Amino acid sequence: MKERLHELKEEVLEKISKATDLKHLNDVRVAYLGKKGPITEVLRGMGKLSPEERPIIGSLANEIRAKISEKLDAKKAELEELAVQKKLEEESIDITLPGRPVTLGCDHPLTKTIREIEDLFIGLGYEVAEGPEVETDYYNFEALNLPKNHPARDMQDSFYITEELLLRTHTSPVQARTMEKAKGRGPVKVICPGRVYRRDNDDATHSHQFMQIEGLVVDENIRMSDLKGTLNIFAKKIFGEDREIRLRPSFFPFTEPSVEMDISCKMCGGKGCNVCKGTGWIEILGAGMVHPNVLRMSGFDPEKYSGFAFGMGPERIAMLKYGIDDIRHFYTNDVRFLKQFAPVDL
Ligand code: FA5
Repeated sequence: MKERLHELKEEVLEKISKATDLKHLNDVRVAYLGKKGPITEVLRGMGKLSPEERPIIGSLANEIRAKISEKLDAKKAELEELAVQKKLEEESIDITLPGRPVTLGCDHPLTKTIREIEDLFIGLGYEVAEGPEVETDYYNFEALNLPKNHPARDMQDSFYITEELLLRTHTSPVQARTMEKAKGRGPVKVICPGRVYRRDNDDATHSHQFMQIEGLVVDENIRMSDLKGTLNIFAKKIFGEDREIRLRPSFFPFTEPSVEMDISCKMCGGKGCNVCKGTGWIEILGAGMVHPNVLRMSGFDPEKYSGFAFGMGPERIAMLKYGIDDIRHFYTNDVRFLKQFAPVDL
């Protein structure tokens, strides 16, 4: 029995030393130390031994088991280490490869234009005010002197959510909200940038969703000449001294008198093209003196206070500034278009 145990020991140690992977090694463990393995088999026959021999064989068997376990553990550690080494070699990083270039982002031309306009008006003492894009019918229309069924509501075809809620069609509701907050006391001097929505068909100069920047000044003795002077400063600063502007009489229910301001078309130099629809001019804003009804509804006494307001479309301003021939470029996120506004070549 002793010889058999020694033979088995030699056999297992040989197999352990030859094992090339962890699976193979585990197979050896199960085959020799498992319940059905040859060592257990030998020990089962111990009942036939004399009482003197039994403890000797028992202790030899335990010694051999312990030796085999020790060797198995050592081999396992060695194979695990080898597996890690192999993985590291396979996954090694070639630090001599050239890196991937990092692409720098840049401000969207519309963001740039809006910031520039905001900075200009902040410099003139205006504050920035904001209002909700989902607006009530009251602020979008009624507080601006457009009662229900007023025909001028059709001027801005709207996206209604419920009968009383809609996506605002302009930033003018922020006028009413700001005046209400001022509780009938001037001065009020704000600009209100934000997104607006209309059921307009998209074309080179129209989008169903676009930006507007509203301006509102209310104080004692505000006159039409203050509005003209302000628009003139704005136009010259944003477009340059050489660009021509013109004011045309117009109609808005919330201003009286009302005007629209056009800028000479940069694309064609005033000759007429698809951007200016052949007229040589592009309309960029509507403006006027705040209607006494609007002042009254928002808590201001029209006998004491007067004001002017304007609302411009920064997309059209950016188009004129940068010579962009289609408003849809702002919203299609074509990187080739956007890259042209990067401060450095990307
Ligand atoms: C208004 O929205 C008035 N609330 C502006 C206003 C404010 C007048 C305060 C008086 C006092 P209008 O609908 O004209 O007006 O739009 C103003 C500007 O928004 C236009 O001059 C134009 O630059 C821009 N705009 C209008 N519709 C579109 C559109 N579909 N896509 C892009 N820009 C547009």
